[in-house]
Amino acid sequence: MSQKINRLLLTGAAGGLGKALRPRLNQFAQIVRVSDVADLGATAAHEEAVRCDLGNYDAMLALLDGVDAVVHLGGMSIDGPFEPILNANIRGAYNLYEGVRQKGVKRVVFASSNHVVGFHKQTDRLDATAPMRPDGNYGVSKAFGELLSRFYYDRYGVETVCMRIGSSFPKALDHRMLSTWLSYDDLTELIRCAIFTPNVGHTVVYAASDNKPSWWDNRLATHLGWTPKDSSDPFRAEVEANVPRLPADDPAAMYQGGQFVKFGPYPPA
Ligand code: NAI
Ligand code: 15L
Repeated sequence: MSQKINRLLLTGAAGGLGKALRPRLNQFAQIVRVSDVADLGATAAHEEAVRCDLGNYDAMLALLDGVDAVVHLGGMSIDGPFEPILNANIRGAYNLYEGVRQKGVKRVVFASSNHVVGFHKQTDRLDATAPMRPDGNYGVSKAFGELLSRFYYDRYGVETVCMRIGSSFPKALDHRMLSTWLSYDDLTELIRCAIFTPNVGHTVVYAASDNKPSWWDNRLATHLGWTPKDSSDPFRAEVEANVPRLPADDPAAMYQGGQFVKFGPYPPA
């Protein structure tokens, strides 16, 4: 029988990845506490639903009651003006880590993003030591989350696996996604490794399927024992037939962050 923890908290459970993961997470925990600021819909037998704004610290403390590990997906998931990102991603990450410290939760799996390194060239191959080169407010907020989790490990021993997710959708939809795509099965297996591998400390892992060409090197995360099984290859012919290539000098074609490198600016309101 596979290993299970008692209670797993899933934030961002009403979002795209949250909806895809919910039916799968009872493999890993007896109880999955699903949370979001948005409506969570009907709950399965193994789920308990708690509405919570990540920016509200008291609500966060209550949310973490009795929790053994957290998969933190909640927050703004695209670039945009600073205020919503400040509340959900920056204050939200702070509230989560401070709450986790206070409640004695030992392990967080943090949905970081490729946009932490979005201003590296698509011709570069990056490992976890590559300098952060975020491509907007959103990427900066994910860089904050990664650094905050580093601090909470060094100072308080809270372990985190930062998943720098590429593009996790049912299909690879464009030329860039042929390199960045992550299948839901590979994501689920990465989360299993991130929850159950002993002594992950603070680990940064690029979360992409076994795509070619690949921009990312996970040799520094081999202790997780994660080997992606899927690949974007089955989508290649459809992308090549239907999606026009961007000119080579378009920044969205030059940089790993794609279109995100062209978003903004967002003057303060
Ligand atoms: P999504 O936007 O569909 O889901 C995010 C969820 O967070 C939403 O349900 C939203 O209501 C919730 N949320 C936003 N602000 C909140 C707040 N203040 N309090 C509580 N909940 C709040 O995004 P998706 O695609 O499901 O992504 C999940 C996570 O993975 C996000 O953190 C995203 O940044 C990250 N990620 C996703 C990638 C992908 O390809 N899907 C790629 C890289 C990172
Ligand atoms: C992300 O970080 C976003 O959350 C997701 O919606 C996609 O845009 C993805 O990156 C991507 O880079 O394709």
